[in-house]
Amino acid sequence: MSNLPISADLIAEHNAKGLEALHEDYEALGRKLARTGIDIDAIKKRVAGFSVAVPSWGAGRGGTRFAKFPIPGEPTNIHEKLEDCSVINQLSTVTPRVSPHFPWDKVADYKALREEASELGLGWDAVNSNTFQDQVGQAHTYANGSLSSQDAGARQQAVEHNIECIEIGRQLGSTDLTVWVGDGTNFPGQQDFARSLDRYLDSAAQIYAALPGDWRMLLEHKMFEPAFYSTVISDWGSSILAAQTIGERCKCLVDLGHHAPNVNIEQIVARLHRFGKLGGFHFNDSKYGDDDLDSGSINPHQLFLVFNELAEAEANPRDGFNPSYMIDQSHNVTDPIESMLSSAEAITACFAKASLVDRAALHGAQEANDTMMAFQALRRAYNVDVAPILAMARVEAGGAIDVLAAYRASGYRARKAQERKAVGLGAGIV
Ligand code: PSV
Ligand code: MN
Ligand code: MN
Repeated sequence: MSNLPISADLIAEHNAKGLEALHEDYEALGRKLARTGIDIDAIKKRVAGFSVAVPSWGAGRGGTRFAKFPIPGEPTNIHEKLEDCSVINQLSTVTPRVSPHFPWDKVADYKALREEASELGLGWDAVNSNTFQDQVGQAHTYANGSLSSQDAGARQQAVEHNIECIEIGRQLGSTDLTVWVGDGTNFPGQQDFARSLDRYLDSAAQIYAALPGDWRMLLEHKMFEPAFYSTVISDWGSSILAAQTIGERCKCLVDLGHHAPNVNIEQIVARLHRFGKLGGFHFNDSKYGDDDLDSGSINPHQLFLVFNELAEAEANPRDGFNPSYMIDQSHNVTDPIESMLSSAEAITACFAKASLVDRAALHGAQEANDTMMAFQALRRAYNVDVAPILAMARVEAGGAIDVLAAYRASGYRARKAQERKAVGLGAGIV
């Protein structure tokens, strides 16, 4: 573990300053929770078992179609991105896996990349394919779609790219392929809704046929962008129908930003679980659409309600409960490491709060049609400040009490600004 980017001494020094106060806060919260029959150590143990993946592309500064404003020390390749992801995991201890995107993260030797990640304390999460952009030298354009294109050549090329992603993922040790396509239309009448879905299903079935036996294919729906009139896999309805048509190990992935404003995402979660199709999440937050803002920064209550449904699903697994958790954000105005540290904490906090819900009280109130007490069962858990539980779990795993303070004290970004080559103005926008 000597290859880790932040020195253990720095973390220990940082923790030494806050440890006494943390113990006081943890014990006080423990006494408070004990009064309602909750064992704080049991919750801490659950938190210690929780993890969420980070996206390789989230390590660089994001941007909009108008501009991207790079920061000094920003990573410019997968190696530097892994290093930054390692910092996030070292301090937070909850992000031990990285989700790669191809061809963005393309390298010559994936065995070596796997080892490199492992030396940084990292494993690999879902592999993401990219058929929403054309790449230099590619034979067929995706301008009119990829898996659903009328052009058989473009469809074939998109299928082959996904199969290549599976092959790369096998070498890295991934077991999920996430498929999001930008396919859709900008004008009424542009494409036939039924026929484009047929083409998508046919292409997706070819990818599924190439999936190793222990892999899952995760379909990510999105209602708009880059197509603004219709998209082929627009919502959870299209997604679950496609997943049911494609096969048993084809599941649905919910990106929180991919719905119409105010959609009841927690109910979607419950529905997908009910039919054995809940595959995973891309966590982020939004005010308007797919803003890719930091998780929990706009609507932390919704994030809690999503985790409440996940806790219900875990307690009632039906045909199984194994959703993959990932952050998918665009960090346009912050240091991406700081955003992901803060987001990982917000996500873990909602997981912890959902674990505090008195399920017997909730279900009892539901049975008795006692609306207010059912709501209060959720409210009581939501109102608990779980920060001491998270911090204690982190310290025990070698992480930092205050992740942002420790990161700033490390001077990591300034160091990288000296070492790394600058991202030029006008650099590609992710
Ligand atoms: C699309 O908006 C998306 O959420 C998908 O997950 C893509 O792979 C990712 O963003 C790319 O930035
Ligand atoms: Mn996403
Ligand atoms: Mn998105």
